This record gives sequence, structure tokens and C-alpha cells, in this order.
Amino acid sequence: MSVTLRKLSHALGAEVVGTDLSQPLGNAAFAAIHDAFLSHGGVLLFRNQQALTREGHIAFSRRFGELDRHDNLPRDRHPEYPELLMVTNAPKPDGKPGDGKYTGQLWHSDLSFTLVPAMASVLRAIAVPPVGGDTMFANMTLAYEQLSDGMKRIVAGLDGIHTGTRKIVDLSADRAEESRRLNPPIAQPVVRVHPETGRKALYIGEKVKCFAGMTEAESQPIIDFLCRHCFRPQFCYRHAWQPGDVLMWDNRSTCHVALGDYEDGFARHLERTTIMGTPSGYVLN
Ligand SMILES: O=C(O)CCC(=O)C(=O)O
Repeated sequence: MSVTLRKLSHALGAEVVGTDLSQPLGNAAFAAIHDAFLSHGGVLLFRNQQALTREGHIAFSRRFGELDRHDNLPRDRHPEYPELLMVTNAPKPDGKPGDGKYTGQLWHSDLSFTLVPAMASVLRAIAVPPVGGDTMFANMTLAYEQLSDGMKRIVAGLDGIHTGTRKIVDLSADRAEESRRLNPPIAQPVVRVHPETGRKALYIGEKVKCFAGMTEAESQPIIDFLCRHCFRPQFCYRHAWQPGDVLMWDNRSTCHVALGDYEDGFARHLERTTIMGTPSGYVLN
């Protein structure tokens, strides 16, 4: 069985046209979706999924593997569905402004700052601003392949130190402490081999502060170069959300960033499942 696909950009991404995820998905259709996921750079879009419920979102995601219960991000998970991470700018229960606008505003790969980084994430858009609030995705396999042989040799030996840093202007002292306690810095290889495609990809982003065994001053120029290289428009797809969109990405071969490019006052509410990957990395002492 095949599914109908429409490419989203030169670098990565495909829309799966005409598949209703709220309806039962047979094994052949699922296998075709899985193939498309691997062969289109690790980004798939399903539009008009308004009929998909929270339970349906979780059930679809589970077809790909075990789901994370978001113990590393307890403040952001849904109180009744721990498999759902709220990406929302809704005010907090105590009336304070939500800080979800800042979620994801650094280029990153989900849960890279843990010992079980995410395999994939499935984000469902419920409310989005009329203009903006876009998300960009970068193909880290292409970015790796287009490095020179010399640079490939340099990055082959590096481990990046990933932190759970967020771009929040006024992170309170207790939240900063909680974040450090729950998520100590984790070292991850800068180059990793995708377990399903066998292709190498760069594992770098704006949450990498330095390389193991090197100072921040020594590391920063290389991190800056790699980020500039990977996040150039020719390696990217920019997604303009519509309500009812379900977009999934492969964290083993892509990076993403929420642009936050929308006016205050508009609701932006998305919910994410996170499919667990294989253990990777080590805690830095
Ligand atoms: O809000 C977005 O556009 C993306 C959120 C994000 O970065 C994430 O869920 O990892």
C-alpha cells in the first residue's frame, strides 16, 4: 500500500495527503507512513486532523514506539495525560502569564539533555495565531554530509555538552535550580549514526554549551560554525501552522526551533507526544 505524498521543501519534509489519523490505520498504511518518515528527511505533516482526540494522538504515536512520560519536564506535561507535553502560551493556573511562548526557541533536538534522547516527536496544533508562530526544521544528515573531510575528522572525536536551557527571560531562581537538578548536563556525540537509515547526522544545537574536555572559549567558535552551517535556509523547512496540523519529526536526524514570531494576545496551543529513543550519552562529572 502507498500513501500520497507532497514534498514540503527541497531539504526535508513531506505532507501525507488524505490520511485521517482519527480512523483505524492498517499495518500496510502504517508501514508506508514509516517509510515516508525515513525517506523524506524525518519530517511528516498531516493536515486537517481536527477529529483526532488526545487518546488518538497518543495511540498513533505509540505505533512508532514507547512514549516518554515527560519526567524531565514535569511542569509542562498534561496533568491527566503524562504522555502529552503542553506547548502553550495559556496563563498558568495561578493567573501568571504562561512561558510556553519561549518553549523551543533555541535550535535543539528533543530530550538531547537526557540519557534517553527522543526518537521522534508528534506535535498536534489546536490553536495557532493568525500569522506567525512558525517552526523551522533542519536536516542534520545533509548538513553532516556537506562538511569537508577535514571538518568531519574534527567533529568525529567530539562530545557536545547538552543542557536543558530555555530562552526564558526571567527564569525564577527555584525554577533554574529545579532545571539543574532534574537535568544535569549530558555529553552526547556530535556525530551519530541513524539506527534505521545507517546515515550519519550532526547532533549539535544552541543548547550545546561546550565540548567534553574543552573550555567554553575553545568550544564556542566550533559550535558557532556548526550552528551557522546546519541552520542555513537550504537545509531547512519552515512550517506555518494551521489548526488541525499534526507534524512529526525524527530527532535523530533533524533539529528544530520555535520562532516565536507572533504578537502577544493570540492563543497558541499545541500538544506533543515524545517517542523514546535508545539510551545515549553520559552525565558529566
Ligand atoms: O512550539 C513549537 O513550535 C515547537 C516546540 C518545540 O520546540 C518542541 O516541542 O520541542
